[in-house]
Formats: sequence, structure tokens, C-alpha cells
Amino acid sequence: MSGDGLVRHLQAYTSWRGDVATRIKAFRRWLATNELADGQADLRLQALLERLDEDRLTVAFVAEFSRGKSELINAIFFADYGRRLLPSTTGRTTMCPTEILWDPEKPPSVQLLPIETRARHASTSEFKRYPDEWTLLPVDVTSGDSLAAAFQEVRATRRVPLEEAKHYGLFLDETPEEAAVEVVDGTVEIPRWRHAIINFPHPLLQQGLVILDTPGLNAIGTEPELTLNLLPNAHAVLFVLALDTGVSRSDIAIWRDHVYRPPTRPASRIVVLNKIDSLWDGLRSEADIASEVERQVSYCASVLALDRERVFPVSAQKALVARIAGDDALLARTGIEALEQALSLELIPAKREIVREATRGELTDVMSNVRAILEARLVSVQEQLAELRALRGKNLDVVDALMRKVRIEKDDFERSLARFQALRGVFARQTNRLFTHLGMDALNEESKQTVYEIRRSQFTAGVRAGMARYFKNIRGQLAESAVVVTDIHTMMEAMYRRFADEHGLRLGTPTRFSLLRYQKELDRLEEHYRTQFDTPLNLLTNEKMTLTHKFFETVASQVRRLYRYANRETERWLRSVMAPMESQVREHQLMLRRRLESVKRIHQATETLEDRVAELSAVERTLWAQLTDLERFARDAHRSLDRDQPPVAAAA
Ligand SMILES: Nc1nc2c(ncn2[C@@H]2O[C@H](COP(=O)(O)OP(=O)(O)OP(=O)(O)O)[C@@H](O)[C@H]2O)c(=O)[nH]1
Ligand SMILES: [Mg+2]
Repeated sequence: MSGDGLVRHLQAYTSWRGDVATRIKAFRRWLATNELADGQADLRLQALLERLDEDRLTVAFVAEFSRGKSELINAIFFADYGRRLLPSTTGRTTMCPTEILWDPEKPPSVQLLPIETRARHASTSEFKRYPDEWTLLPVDVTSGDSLAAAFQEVRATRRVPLEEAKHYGLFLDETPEEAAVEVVDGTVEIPRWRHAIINFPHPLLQQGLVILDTPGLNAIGTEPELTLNLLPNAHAVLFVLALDTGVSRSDIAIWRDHVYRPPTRPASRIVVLNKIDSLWDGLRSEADIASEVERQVSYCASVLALDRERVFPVSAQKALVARIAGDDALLARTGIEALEQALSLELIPAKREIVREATRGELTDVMSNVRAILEARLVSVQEQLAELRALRGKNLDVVDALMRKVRIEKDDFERSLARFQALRGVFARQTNRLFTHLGMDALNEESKQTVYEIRRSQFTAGVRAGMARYFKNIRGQLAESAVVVTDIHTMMEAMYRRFADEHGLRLGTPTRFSLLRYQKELDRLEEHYRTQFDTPLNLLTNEKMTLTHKFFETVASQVRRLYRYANRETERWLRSVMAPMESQVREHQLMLRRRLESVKRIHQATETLEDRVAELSAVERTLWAQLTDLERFARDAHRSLDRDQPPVAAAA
């Protein structure tokens, strides 16, 4: 299969995820059989399993037109179809961003979002929630012809009056001539589709890989969805240059605006210098060719301010040919394997690290809650046992004294319970306060205001003021939320400590939580808005206004998404600080009641001391066994998480 190294790395990654999931499932079953699962823990484990299952890896291909992005995708991923699957021709070929993936919930198909949707106020991600907006072409996955034919749709164009094109926000930054499109009788050619999703069960895609092919030439700048969402969220971006065209100004512009990441925000960026076969003219010596390639690679690296090792010289087209023909000598010459190796090594370990740490954090948390409960039970059983054993051979007065002692403890705790109830009240009020800032309602109100304001303004100043206020207010809301989060944390910390000191509850410290990453994400969106739109022009043309509105829609939908995540994470945190306290308080109360009960029964001689001691000893043994089991689950889970599985060996 093509992309062999990548397949094996991905398979290893998938099997690692599967292995971790198996451990979590076993732990979850054990919790249920031992009646240790409160609803909270179970929900958290289920969410963890779902996240592991849905985990995806996105590789994006970005470049000026005709550099060979689509051909590179064919060569790396789809050569085993024995043909060119994605269309790749001279001139502009891919006309719309194309996601290639496998979603088993949907039939194998090409889904296409019409370009006309650009005139409406919603982003591509929002349209993804409405399948009826998309044109669906079913494909027959057993036939390469059927696939290739369906893939041709990404080339589709339409001819429309220039005015209509502008209405869709196309050709605004430059004249059609600059955009290299011909105006014929006042009409221009525009893409027929705004976005394509190719859904088919290719083995790599089944492992969770998502490939993003993009159209060259300025299409990137006009589809905010790409710049704000798809590219920043890709796990690796391959930037493609071509040896025959060198590094042009537009190449550099795309690199600078859409691919480059400052070193403080590391993300995998790989540069490909394609079409090295243009030097294979049969006249130059191998040594000449090699030194020329080397010279060009160094040049690209220096222009893009990268290490030379980050630039991979390849021939995508010859690699595709070599794979189809099974010509290993030619394949070796194309350099494609070194590129694939680098791609797998960068992509998968980095991704695994993120998944590993997130999973470990969540699992450790759930496990330590269970451990705390078991330990509290154990301590209490041991104390009771010590008390009862001390009663052996003593008279009724001693039993009486013990009963009084336990009763005092119980009354004491019940007084603390009133405090706990009060805390719950404050907690609820604080939570409400938090969601007045962080809730979706607050956000929707803010967006409505801004939309109203910028629709109304005819002048750039108004639009700029509206956008500036929008960012400022959202930032303010996040900052307010962060304050409440700290308040809640401080309050819970004090309460944890108090119950630990006064009643010996084993609560540890409440989990820390911060909204910083959401604040940073907002910074990124704002920075992007500033570089793209906050120019000191006084007046916006009508078309620019359309684009600004559309841009706002995309920003707003990204902020909504950010809020949805922030809300979900905050809710999870709130539960994670309150739930252990609730369950331990309940546990402690129950334990005191049982203790009093058992001393009472002995006092009234309805039960013999020895029977009770035997009973408690049995409980103690069960608890020890459960703690041992728990440690085993924890050890196994960490071992699975830590395992750096070597890629499975290639099939012989
Ligand atoms: N000689 C040579 N030609 C190549 C190579 N890779 C791609 N090409 C040719 O370059 C042209 C453009 O390739 P595409 O794959 O369509 O390029 P793209 O970057 O996807 O271009 P757009 O879809 O228009 O953005 C096609 O004619 C390819 O056959 C290569 O390695 N060597
Ligand atoms: Mg293409």
C-alpha cells in the first residue's frame, strides 16, 4: 500500500488507543460490579471513551495553485487504486477546500456545499449541521472509476456576472486580472462548490486520518473557515513549493499569512519542494542534479527561515507513477519515502502525547476519587474494629461510654452538615454568577448586538468600533468568569481542608481549572481579524462590507464553538470539585450511623461482640481486595498509556 510507513504508524496509534480504551472499559465494568460507580464517574469514563473513539488526525496541504498538492495526496495516500484519484492538471484544478475522510455514519459519497451559500450569513461548519444544504453524490467504493469520476466534482466551475461573484465575496482583494481569471462579457468563472467532503472507507481514513486539500491562489484568503478553523486545527500542514517555479511572491504570502507559526506555538509544518523531476532531463549527471536540488532546498529554507531539514525535495508525479508501476528504483529517486517518514514521525507521536496526557489526567482523577472513598471506608472499619476489640471482656459501662462518644461525634458531624448545605447554596449562587458571564445566552446577546451594529454602519469606523467592542466585551466576560472560577476554587479549598481537619475526610485538594486557553484562543481570533480587516481605510466598498459581515459570521461561529467547549469543560470541573465532597460527606454520615448502630446492638445484647467483629473483618478484607484491584487497574492503565508501541511490522 502507498504511504506504507504512515499506515503502520497510524495502525500502531489506533491499536494503542484501542488498548487504552479496553483498560478503561474493564475499569468501568469493575466499578459497576462493585457498586462503586457514582453517576459522575461513569459519565466521565464514558466521555473519555467517546473522545478516544472519535479521535482524528488532520493533515492539510496548502500551496499556491499548480504546485502539486493534489498529486502529492494521490501519491502518498491513494496510489493503490492504480490511477490518479484526485484530479491534477495544469492551471487551477482544485476549486474548493476538500476534506477527505471516513465517517461510518454516512454512505460513501461526495458531499458538496454550493458556492451560493457564501451569500448567506453562516460558516461552513454551521452548514455541516444541515445535510439538506449539501448536494450528495453517492460513490461506488469498489470501483476506482466511480471514485475518480466523483472526485472530478472538486474542479467544477460556473460562469456568473462579475457582480454576482462579488456578491459572494469573491475577487474583492484584487481585480479579476490579478486573480488570473478572464472576464468574458462581464462574466467570470467561479467555483461551483464552496466546500467538498469526500467520504470513503479507505484504510488510512478508517484509522481516523483526515486529509485536507485546498485550492491555490487566493481562495484561502476568501474562505475564512480555512484560516480560522481548518488550518489552525490541523495537526500537520504540508506547504508545497515547486522547483520549476521557485519561491514566488505569492508563495511567500501564503506561507506568511496561512502556514507559518511562530516558534512559541509549535505545530507541525513541513515544506515540500515538488517537481524535482524537472531536472531529470537525461543530459545532466546525477551529481549535477543532486547538487542543484540541494542548492534549491537550501534556498527555500533560507527564504522561509527554516532549518534545511524541514524541506523535503520530492517528485509527486513520478512517485505516483512509480507506485502504480511497482518501480522501486524510480520510487527511491522521488524522495517521497523520506517525506512520509517525517510526516508520520511528527504527526503521530505529538498527537499521542496530547491524547495521552488528557486521558491520564481524567482517569487519574476518577481513580483517586474511588480510592479516597475506599480508603475512608477502610479507616472507618478499622477504627470500629479497634473500638470493638477493646470492648472484649469489658463491662456494660465501657460500652455505654463508647456509645456516648460515637453519639457526640455524630452530632458534631451533623452540625457540620448544616455548614455543608450552606456551602452548597453559595456554590449554586457562584455557579449562576459564572454562567451569566460564560453562558451561551450572554454570548448570543453580545453577537446580536454586534451584528446589529455592524450591519447598520456604512463606514469602516463603525464596523471597526463594533468589532473592537465585541472582542473587548467577550474578553471581559472571560476575565470575569476567571475571577469567579478562582473564588469557587478558594471556597472549595477551604471547605475541603475544614472537613479534613475536623472529621478526617480524605479530600486532598480540589482540581485546578483555568480559562486561560480560551482567552488565548480569543486572542488568536482577534489577532487574525486585525491583520486581515483592521486596515486604516476610511470607507469600505459594498463588497468589502459583505466580506466583513461574512467574516464576522465566521468569527462569531468560532467564538460560539470556543464558548461551547469552555462551558462543557467548566461544567465538568464544577462537578469534579463538588462530587467528591458530596460522596464523602454522604459516606461519612452513613458510617457514623452504622457505627452507632453496631455499638447499640452490642449494648442491648442483640448481637454478640464476636459476630460483629467477624462481620467487620470480612468487610475489611473486601475493602483491601478492592484497593488492590484498583491499584492493578491504575498500573495497567498507566502501562498502556505509556507504551510507545513500535509500528506493527509490515505484512510479509
Ligand atoms: N513534473 C512534475 N509535474 C508535477 C508534479 N506534481 C504535479 N505536477 C503537475 O503539476 C500540475 C499541477 O498539479 P496539481 O496536483 O493539480 O496541483 P495543485 O497544487 O493541486 O493545484 P490546484 O488544485 O490548482 O491548487 C499538474 O499538471 C501535475 O501533473 C511533479 O512532481 N513533477
Ligand atoms: Mg489541487
